[in-house]
Amino acid sequence: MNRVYLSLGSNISNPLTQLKNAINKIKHIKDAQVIIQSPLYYSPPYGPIKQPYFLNIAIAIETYLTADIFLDQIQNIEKEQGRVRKTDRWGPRTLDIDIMLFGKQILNTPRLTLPHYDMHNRAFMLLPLFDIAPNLYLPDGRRLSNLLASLDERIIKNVIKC
Ligand code: PH2
Ligand code: MG
Ligand code: MG
Repeated sequence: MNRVYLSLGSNISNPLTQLKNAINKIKHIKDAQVIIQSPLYYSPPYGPIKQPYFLNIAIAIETYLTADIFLDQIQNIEKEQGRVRKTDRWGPRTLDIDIMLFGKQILNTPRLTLPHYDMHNRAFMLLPLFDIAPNLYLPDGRRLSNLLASLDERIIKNVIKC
């Protein structure tokens, strides 16, 4: 059994509805249980592209599925909700579901990097994660609270709890 932490984000086509529908579908994945979900957060787009503000949420799941099979499931949900996968990793999206952590697994394949390659820089991932797992350690031994403490305060205060 693995404890999995997901980050969901949306910034077009009614983000609140996108996230609600996605969580409903995740609850229906066979052999995966949603344990807890964070509050919603609203934040400016992180990264190089000018685009609408994002709505983000983190959720915790327990599952016996492998990371690969679980990734198939969440990518299907992204597709169902109109996600068009472009070569540009940074652009606007109806729905993005990213695996931040999959148990203590460390993985570097073309398809999946665990933990999420950039989560330590992203307040919109770390803040909701901290709400649902305040004592969490990453597989490399870093403590979530310490990652948050090393983020710039100006970045943190732009990520608003809804
Ligand atoms: N996702 C991105 C790029 N930038 N910015 C915010 N605030 N929230 C996101 O979910 C997000 C982003 C790429 O997936
Ligand atoms: Mg993403
Ligand atoms: Mg993604």
